[in-house]
Amino acid sequence: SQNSNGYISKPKKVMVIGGDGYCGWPTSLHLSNKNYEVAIVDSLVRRLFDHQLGLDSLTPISSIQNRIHQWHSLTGKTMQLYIGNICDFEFLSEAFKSFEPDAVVHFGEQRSAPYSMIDRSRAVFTQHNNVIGTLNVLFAIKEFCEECHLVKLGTMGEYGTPNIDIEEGYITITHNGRTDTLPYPKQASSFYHLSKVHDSHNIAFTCKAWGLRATDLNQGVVYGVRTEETALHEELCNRFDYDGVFGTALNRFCVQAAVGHPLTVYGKGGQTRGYLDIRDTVQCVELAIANPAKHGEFRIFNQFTEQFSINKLAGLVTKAGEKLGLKVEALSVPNPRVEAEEHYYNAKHTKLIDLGLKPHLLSDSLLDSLLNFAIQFRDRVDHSQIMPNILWDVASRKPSGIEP
Ligand code: NAD
Ligand code: USQ
Repeated sequence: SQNSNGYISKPKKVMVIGGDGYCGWPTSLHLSNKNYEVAIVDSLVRRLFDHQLGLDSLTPISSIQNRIHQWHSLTGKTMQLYIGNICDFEFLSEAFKSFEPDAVVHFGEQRSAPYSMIDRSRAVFTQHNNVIGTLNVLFAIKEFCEECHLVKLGTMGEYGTPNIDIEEGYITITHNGRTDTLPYPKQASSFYHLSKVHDSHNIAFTCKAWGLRATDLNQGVVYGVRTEETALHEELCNRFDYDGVFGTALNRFCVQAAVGHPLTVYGKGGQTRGYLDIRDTVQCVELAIANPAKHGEFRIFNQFTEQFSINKLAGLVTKAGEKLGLKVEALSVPNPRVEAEEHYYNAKHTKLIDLGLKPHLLSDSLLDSLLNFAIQFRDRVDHSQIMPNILWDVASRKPSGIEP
């Protein structure tokens, strides 16, 4: 790329931790396509969870090595690959020293709320993996590349569902006549969501104490599967989770509609969350990297484009399915989670728009193509994995014998 003096500048180097996952893989491709130099860091632990729990992506996915190889064959672009666990600081240090990133995008966590609620061992695994992993990333930046901008995936679930508007990270409060701008209160509702809160605190502290620069992307629920780059070849295909552990609301409903399973509305269905298209995930991350936080700044963006209740989503999928000749029915199943089923929800999300995000809002045509996508792969659906079976209020279950 050319800078303002007309000189050719070196491409920015971006390390994508978790670059084999649902959000990380399309983001890696997108950044590579935009001429960033990309290195993927991943332990492949997510593929292991699938094996352990007997789950599989709706879409067949290639190995990370074949994915990268195919991308190179198609575009001539290379990506570095570091296979290892970021909780292993020696491994992470080597990756940092050899790649020398200008920015790190950190997707590499255990991201399922139900998984974190299976039993004590999974709760501990989730918080250890996520909190220690992020702490190691912070130390690696401090030790090897203090200039490096951390772009960390957080979650809208850090805020919970308070009865007031949700701001982007900070809220100005006047108390007993004095005013201050403070971190927005956090009320997470799973051991997974809590791990993100702990991460945010550690990142905020290191920005203050060490002058690191970081952006926390409090992302809403992601839907969709294809991006411009993953659509280029079947070996670049993204994963698509529909099961009761890793599948998320709208994606699950599309698969359920495609196979004639009733849509699984948990409880009253008034649960409202922020949602975004996977094509906007990759766009948002690119915007955050292109416009880095300042030294010492801990920036927080709410990364979603629209908010919906579960009932609203079920209604939209029912309508879209009927247009395709599917018989779709929504069913209220007992809510496995402890969460508000009817609540106020109004979350701000203007900072990414201000940076230039052009949202892909949920449209009939997207629902259509997502449903058709699910229909294309419906023979791969394991019906026994659809219903949720992890309960929030069972404190201690017998260990299942599967240690992560
Ligand atoms: P995913 O499970 O598909 O991908 C996560 C990747 O990180 C996997 O490839 C996994 O192997 C890797 N990983 C996990 N722990 C690691 C470790 N210790 N060392 C190295 N690699 C490790 O998840 P996703 O849906 O792509 O989510 C990515 C990030 O975005 C997560 O942090 C998640 O919390 C966040 N997020 C996801 C959604 C969503 O709807 N999918 C919404 C909001 C936020
Ligand atoms: N829900 C249903 N039926 C389903 C699945 C979910 O009613 O079949 C409800 C849940 O009870 C919940 C809401 O839909 O109220 C969202 O659940 P989800 O499984 O789609 O998403 P969640 O558990 O919140 O987690 C997902 C990602 C996580 C990310 C989070 C963003 O797995 O990594 O952090 O979305 S957010 O929801 O904004 O916190």
